Amino acid sequence: MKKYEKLRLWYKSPAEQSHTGWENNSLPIGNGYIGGTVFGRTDIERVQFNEKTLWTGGPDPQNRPHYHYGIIEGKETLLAEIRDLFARKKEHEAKVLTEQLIGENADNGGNGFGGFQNFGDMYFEFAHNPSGVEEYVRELDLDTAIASVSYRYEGIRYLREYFVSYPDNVMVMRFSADKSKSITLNVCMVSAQGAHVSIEEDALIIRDRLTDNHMQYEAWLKVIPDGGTMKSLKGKLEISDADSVLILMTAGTDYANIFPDYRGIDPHDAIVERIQEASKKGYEKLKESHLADYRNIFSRVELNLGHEHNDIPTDILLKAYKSGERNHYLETLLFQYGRYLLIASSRKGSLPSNLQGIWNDSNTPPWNGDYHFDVNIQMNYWPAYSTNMAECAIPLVEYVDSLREPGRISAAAYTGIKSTKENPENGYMIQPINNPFGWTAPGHDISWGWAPGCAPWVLQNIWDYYRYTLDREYLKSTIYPMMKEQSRFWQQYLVYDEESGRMADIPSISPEQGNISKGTTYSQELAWQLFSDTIDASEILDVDEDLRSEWKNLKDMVKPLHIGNDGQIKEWYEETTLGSMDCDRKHRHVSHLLGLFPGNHISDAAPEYVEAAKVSLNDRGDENTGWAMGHRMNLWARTGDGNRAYDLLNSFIKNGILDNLWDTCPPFQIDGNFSYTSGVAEMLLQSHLGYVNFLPAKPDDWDKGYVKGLVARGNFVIDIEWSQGRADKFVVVSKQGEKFAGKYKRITEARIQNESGDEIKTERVGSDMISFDTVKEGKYIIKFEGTGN
Ligand code: FUC
Repeated sequence: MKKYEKLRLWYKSPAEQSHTGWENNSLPIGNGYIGGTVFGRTDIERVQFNEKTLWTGGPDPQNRPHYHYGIIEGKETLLAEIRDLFARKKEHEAKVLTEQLIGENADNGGNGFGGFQNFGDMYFEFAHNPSGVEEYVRELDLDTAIASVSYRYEGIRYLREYFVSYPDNVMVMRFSADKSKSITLNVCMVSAQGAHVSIEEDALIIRDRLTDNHMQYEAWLKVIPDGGTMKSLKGKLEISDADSVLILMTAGTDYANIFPDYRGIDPHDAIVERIQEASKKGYEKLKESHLADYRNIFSRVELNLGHEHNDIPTDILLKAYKSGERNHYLETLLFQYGRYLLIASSRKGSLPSNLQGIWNDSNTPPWNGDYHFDVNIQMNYWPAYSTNMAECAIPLVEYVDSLREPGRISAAAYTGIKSTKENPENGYMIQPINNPFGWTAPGHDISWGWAPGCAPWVLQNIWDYYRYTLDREYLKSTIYPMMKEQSRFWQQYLVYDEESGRMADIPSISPEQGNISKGTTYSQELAWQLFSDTIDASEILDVDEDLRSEWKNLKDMVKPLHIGNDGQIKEWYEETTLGSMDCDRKHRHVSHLLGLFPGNHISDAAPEYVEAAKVSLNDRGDENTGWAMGHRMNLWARTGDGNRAYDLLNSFIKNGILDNLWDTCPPFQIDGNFSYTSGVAEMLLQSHLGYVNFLPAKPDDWDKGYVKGLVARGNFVIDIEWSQGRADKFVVVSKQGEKFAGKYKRITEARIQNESGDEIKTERVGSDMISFDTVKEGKYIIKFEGTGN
């Protein structure tokens, strides 16, 4: 097996100059703040770009002085009235009244919801006629996060390189050739907002305000030719006969995630400084710091699924896969691409990765390019910890923390649960749709709009930050307060339902499936998980003993899981057989199975629920939107059925992937990329039940391979090697010196040594499970040699 090979997406033709070309073929680069998509054209190269904070909507003293997070006032007593009707068995009236439990209409960004905007395009007019171009290659190298275009034209070899540096916060582009004085082009920039582009010596500048909310935005493109001449002409910079050209671009806005105005300072000074600093550094140094930064995260994980070296263009590889030719290299590439995309769209200091990550060529993107909290944003972060990129999840933690203030106003307006002077952190609410201006009101259509489980759900991602890193300080200062406040909310929000004998979320809706009812599995399960996790967190920190006993009580009283007459996990408490409720049995959302993944309630500890989850999954079927197949992949991995998980992986690649390997819902939506990466990790390693489960859902097709650098909860970094379908070796690096527990068939017969070759004393804690003490940074090798492998 070859130890290492280049991970790249590559093509023999450019992307078409159209939205379809953008969506299917352009290649994304980014640093969390700035995103770019490279078309790779030879006549007129196009690089479309975004800055993540450029959003319409939100508050604006002139246009929207009464912006109020989507809240419709006067609904404070509605919930109590609905609950009273339910209690008096007036179900019909209760349901009718529930339809009023909605927020302002956000369709097309209305009522200040706004939408993520396209910033603009850069055009580089080379006038290299495509018909004369030879040996054309357009690629995105995942090992360097550099996109490039190379070709031969009239006997000269041209090379163009593009990356976005996180440390310097600039997009860097360099055009060169194998012959001096060969770079001749015009450079122009176009604002997607219709702003004027001015020229100042060697720079093109966009500086304006959005008409919708007066947000100030600015972008600078600076051209630094090496040799040749440069002049400006009709809004363009004309470069002739240069040896090479370096182009730097950076952008910003005066958005700040600060409640309630969401504005900070004029971005001008910071932009000018960044451009100046970057030009002083020069190409080589910029590249050096970019590579050091990027590789530090990306190179932590290696995956090989036993494939041979593969040098076929990515679109051709994908086409073959779609027609039934499985290819483990492509499966690996897609796994690593998910990691690449998260590094490119979510870095500390930036807003989190949105529905399209950071790449958007439209001012009216699908679903406003927003943050969806009824699966999508959670999914974006599923691979962050398990594939060794915990720092990429910091934007999510900080963002959700920032939603507590507006979320309290929404909670008060719709549930009457108010913060007081004595108790300022008394509960916040997050609902399915959200913009970066604190929109936390319910959605405008009840079939999906009311889903208070959104906050507990995303808190699973946030609690996992601690579980993977064991960063106790962060748990104490940031994570636990968020969990505690949400638990306080649910303490006050749940009501006793006599009929079912449960503390229940009433009214309750299974996201996007509808059916106004009482205590759907979705919200009961999320409440269960929230209490369970908050209890654990409070025990770790040794705080809030009094609250803890109340949470324990509630955890026992929410009783989320019920098996229906067909042996399925019920989606609604009222459900009898599959399909007995008004629902789409093939629906993309599988919200009643969250206890299996990402939660840990459905496990081998009660195998009847695992079996019931399989019945539900089989009934839902495999074919679905990209992200939904990705979710199913993770779910099947958790059942331990690697071959079913692999079926989903196949369906996902066949039906959910575009030529540039972006996931499609359709349209392009990035969450599926992330659930794929998470799914592969879940097939190889699981750690949600207090121990490490090695190769828990490895399909037969992955007969040999290795993975390095996956992370398990407890902060263990893990390598696995296997051949002929069975593990040969595990390497465990204990980052925090915790006690280690691991499960694998006949692991009790394995030989365990530390780095110096000393035998490690282990304890047998089950038929296929061992545990042993570790020291901080200690390395442990678990070998199966000579154990009848
Ligand atoms: C949820 C999904 C849709 C889509 C949207 C952005 O509402 O049900 O399929 O992914 O988010």
